[in-house]
Amino acid sequence: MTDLKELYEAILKGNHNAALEVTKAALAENIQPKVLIDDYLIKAMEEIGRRFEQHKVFVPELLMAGRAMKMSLSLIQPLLKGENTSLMLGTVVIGTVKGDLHDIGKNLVGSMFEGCGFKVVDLGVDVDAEKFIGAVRENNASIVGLSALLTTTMPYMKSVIKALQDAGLRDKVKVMVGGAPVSEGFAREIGADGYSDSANSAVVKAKELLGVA
Ligand code: B1M
Repeated sequence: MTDLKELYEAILKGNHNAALEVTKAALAENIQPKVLIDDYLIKAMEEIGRRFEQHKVFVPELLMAGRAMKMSLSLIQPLLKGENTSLMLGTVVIGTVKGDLHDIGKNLVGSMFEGCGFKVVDLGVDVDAEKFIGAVRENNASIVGLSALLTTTMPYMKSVIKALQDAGLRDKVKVMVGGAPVSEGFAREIGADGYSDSANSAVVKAKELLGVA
């Protein structure tokens, strides 16, 4: 029986080999992906973030923890993908906004969308408004998802919404925002259609916005 605390510790220590091993063992024991993600991976990232804030660890440790989390997720993500491709709820264009390189949460949200029957066009990190607009047009997207992890990059979400308006696309696409510093109030203030604080609730919110819930 795998001790899942080891997964938490492996992420925290940035030990990607251990993270891979424990994840593999846990999946072989049919432990639910959601349990691994919500109770161990995200908790470990929250703790490393806390330690960073308290100056107990520094950027290299954040990087190592991020890499270990990504390795573990690479084994879990295929299990989140939907098998029923005929279930096509819409296209989601997603990206982390300009100036921001954090992509773990955004990737998780993208995987969850895919797993629940959406086509996902992932633009990556440091994405500017022009790129979002091009992808929305090209893919006839029903949702554009903006992620930001820094208080300094959150305001750029408003710039993307303004650019969508200027491009005449604002009525054609729902805008969803998320990321640790983003709140419901901020989402309302910048004119987004939806906010969520997790990958699961992002999908619920998207379905609600499209009336396919
Ligand atoms: Co950075 N970092 N980081 N970092 N980093 C934070 C965000 C920070 C809070 C740490 C801290 O001080 N406690 C802090 C921001 C402070 C602030 O702005 N107020 C910070 C800082 C300061 C920085 C640098 C400036 C550090 C430096 O260089 N001095 C730098 C900035 C680089 C840049 O972006 N330009 C930096 C760099 C990095 C690394 C590269 C080392 C690494 C990122 C690796 C990567 O992503 N590939 C990193 C990491 C790992 C973190 C922490 C520790 C973890 C982030 C994470 O992956 N969380 C983070 C501390 C923390 O958040 N506790 C921190 C796990 C992830 C699953 O959660 O991303 O919140 P999250 O996503 C959730 C929800 O928010 C939501 O669903 C997800 C799944 O549940 N969600 C959405 C996310 N996007 C959504 C979109 C939606 C809906 C929901 O709709 C579209």
